Amino acid sequence: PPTIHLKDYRPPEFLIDRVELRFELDAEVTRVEALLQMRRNPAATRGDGDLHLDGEQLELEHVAIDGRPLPPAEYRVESEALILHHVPDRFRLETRVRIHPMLNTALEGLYQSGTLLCTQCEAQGFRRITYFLDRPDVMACYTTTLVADKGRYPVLLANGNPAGTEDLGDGRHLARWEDPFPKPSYLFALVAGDLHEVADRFTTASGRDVALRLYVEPENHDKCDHAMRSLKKAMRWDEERYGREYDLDVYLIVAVGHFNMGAMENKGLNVFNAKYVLARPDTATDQDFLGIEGVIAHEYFHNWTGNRITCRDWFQLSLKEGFTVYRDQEFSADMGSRDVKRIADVRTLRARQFPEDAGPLAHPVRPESYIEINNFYTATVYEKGAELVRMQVLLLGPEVFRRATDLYFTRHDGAAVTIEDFVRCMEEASGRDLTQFMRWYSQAGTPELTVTDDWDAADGVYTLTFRQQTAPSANHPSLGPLHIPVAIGLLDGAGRDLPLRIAEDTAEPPSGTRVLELRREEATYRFVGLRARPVPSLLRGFSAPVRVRYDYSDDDLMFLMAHDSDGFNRWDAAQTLAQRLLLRLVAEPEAAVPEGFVAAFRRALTDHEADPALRAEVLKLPSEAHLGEQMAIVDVDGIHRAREGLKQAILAALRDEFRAAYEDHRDAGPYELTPAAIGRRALKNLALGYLMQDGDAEAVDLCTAQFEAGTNMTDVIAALGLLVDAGGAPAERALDTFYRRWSGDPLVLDKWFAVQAASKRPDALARVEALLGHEAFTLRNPNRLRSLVGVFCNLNPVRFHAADGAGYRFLGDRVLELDPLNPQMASRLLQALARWRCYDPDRQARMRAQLERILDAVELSKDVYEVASKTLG
Ligand code: B3K
Ligand code: ZN
Repeated sequence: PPTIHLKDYRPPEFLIDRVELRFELDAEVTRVEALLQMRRNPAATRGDGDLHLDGEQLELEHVAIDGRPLPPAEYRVESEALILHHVPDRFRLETRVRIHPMLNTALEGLYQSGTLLCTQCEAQGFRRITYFLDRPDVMACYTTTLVADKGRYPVLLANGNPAGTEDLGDGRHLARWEDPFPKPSYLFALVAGDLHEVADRFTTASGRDVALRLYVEPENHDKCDHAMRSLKKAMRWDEERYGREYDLDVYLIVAVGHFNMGAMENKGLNVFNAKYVLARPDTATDQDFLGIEGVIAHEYFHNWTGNRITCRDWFQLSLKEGFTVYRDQEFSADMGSRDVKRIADVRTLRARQFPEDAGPLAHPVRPESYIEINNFYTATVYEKGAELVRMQVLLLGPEVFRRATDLYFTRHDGAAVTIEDFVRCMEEASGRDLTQFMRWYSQAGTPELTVTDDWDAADGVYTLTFRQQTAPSANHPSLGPLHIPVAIGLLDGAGRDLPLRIAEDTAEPPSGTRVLELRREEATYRFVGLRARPVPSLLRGFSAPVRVRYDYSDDDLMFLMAHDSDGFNRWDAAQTLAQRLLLRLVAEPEAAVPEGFVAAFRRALTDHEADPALRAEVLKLPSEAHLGEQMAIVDVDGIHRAREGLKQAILAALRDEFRAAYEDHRDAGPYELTPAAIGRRALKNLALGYLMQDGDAEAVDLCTAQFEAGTNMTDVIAALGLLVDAGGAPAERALDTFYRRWSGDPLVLDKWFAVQAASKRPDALARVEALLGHEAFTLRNPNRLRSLVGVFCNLNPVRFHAADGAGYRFLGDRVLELDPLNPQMASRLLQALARWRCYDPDRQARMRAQLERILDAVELSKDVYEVASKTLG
């Protein structure tokens, strides 16, 4: 398959001003009529005169130009295109095609989910609906007419404002929708089905009245409150923080059961994975609730960052995704606890983006080439992209950043633009030169920041030296030093922030946190006027997506854990301390757990002044995957043993404290979804996790009681997971109870599959394989697939990486089975093998064998081909 390169970008030869679509909807055969007002693009270089339209899996029935049906000599149908010869400079193109939603298992284009019909067009699904210039720099105004059976599809939705309905008298009805805002085809959407409507209203800052509607399958009518509340909060927040108002008369969100990703920001008609809409305290965990708030906001924010202003081409994907993730992160930080949110986001970045950036699929935030664009909806484009925006906010300061985004929104409204266009607005509003900063967008790999220091007691001068380095890899040479904002503080012996006076300062220095701007490979800062050697707090708030190397002593880390004014760094110090100890325990299993470590954990656990949510974060040990990433050769079993052993040792030392923490943080009254209540549940369930570590009978009883009495899913699923890890009769009974109670609720049932897939028990794989045959399992539902197969391969490292290679074979089988059905999902799953080179020779060989076996398959999707071939390298 061909590789597409950024450097080959050319403006489209034709533009489309208006699109009129008419659908005769039917699950088996849908007819799509398209009327396109087209003209030659004056800005384009002239090609061969032919018009090339994208189209895949379409059955062409009719094609006409300006009302004249075309004879076969005037066009050609290829497997992925319709080519029209010698078209005029301005014309009306009509096509009619047939498509088959029911056979669409890839869930791209128009497909069936349960009894609904719905669409997913990003990135290139629209070409599976009709022949089109399916690229984001072709923006047009759409009118959509939907015709369908009234009984089966009483609700008919599309983008824009409603523009009338009609009863056709023959059992069918029709609905018309008009979208006045020009948009790229990837934002097209329609939904048809028997849906329950939840309605609300929102008045925008300027007084416009917007109808808000959530559409769900009827049985879910009572799980919509949280999503609706989140939507209204997001709408208000975007007005207050960015001055952005909503622009249509209606905002629609539909929840569907089959969805490849989280959700989709189609103009005026978001289609959501039901997982990010439906929630009731008894069915959804606190994390689910937070996920819904974040994703609802994310898709809403796209209305400006993505829809009104879109991407010129798919290489610019992070223009909309990085910025929108940054926006949703800040929204969630404002709604909940800022430190907890930052910790969660950095955890994700380190767990998903750092490994990606260090492996064979590494790519810059703006990739230079791809085979299949769907493979580039990555942690790098999203999460690292968000960090690049965050760094620019730090460099500019919030007020200037707001002026810069105002400029961006005014200047580029209605256009398809590039990352340069965005950064230029940052430059113009601030008067700063961000040329060097732009390297971040093209440089793959995680930079390493090595920090050394020196204390001159005689002069009271503390010197910090930073050296940056980004390891070059085969496809990604080093572009030279990056412009890195490093937020730091210096602590005195009592843990207070010291003034950060640099010798050359002319103005009064900041006393809390100071942002240093590194631009060279090496930079030295001399802090003057100090009385004693300070303890440095480096990269506060994780001010740049880098790895810091500084030789802290254990005492320094414990000191920072207890005193740093930066909440993020207090947590990070604890993580570093635990990571260091765990890696030592991997190398020397008999090494003792230092008393100081236990004491630091005791302090964190019993510090009643501190926020329980943060205490829970501090006490959570780094994951096995994270520890593996710190080793040249991942010691799968050693890491598991060390981590379990350390939990055991901590429990032995702090059993009473954990018991007390458990009792003290039970919900006193009814369930609440406040940050405080969420934090209490987190600490309580963390304590329960430690108490269950040695399978102590009393703990099992406590856990069973929580499982049985629990009225909220957070407590119930936490208990179930721990029981399953402990195994035996209590686990089987609980699994059985849970299944009987929830087998009718797909999202809850997903959790039942997931706890078993994540189990620490040695027989986890056997269980997972048996569950493949369970009546409720299907590869065709992405949520179900992720909860069983995805969880096992990505979140159960010790069982997935079993030395006999059974886990790898299991993965290879699933990828080959899935690829013909849903290439996007198959390719995602395969990425569990991306880090194969970091394992011992034996495991390497076994992983490699699966990659080769997959590459040998006769018919492979572009998605899987790209991942498999790049992974093998
Ligand atoms: N823009 C969509 C992602 C589409 C993925 C296509 N394979 C969701 C989001 O980021 O908001
Ligand atoms: Zn997005």
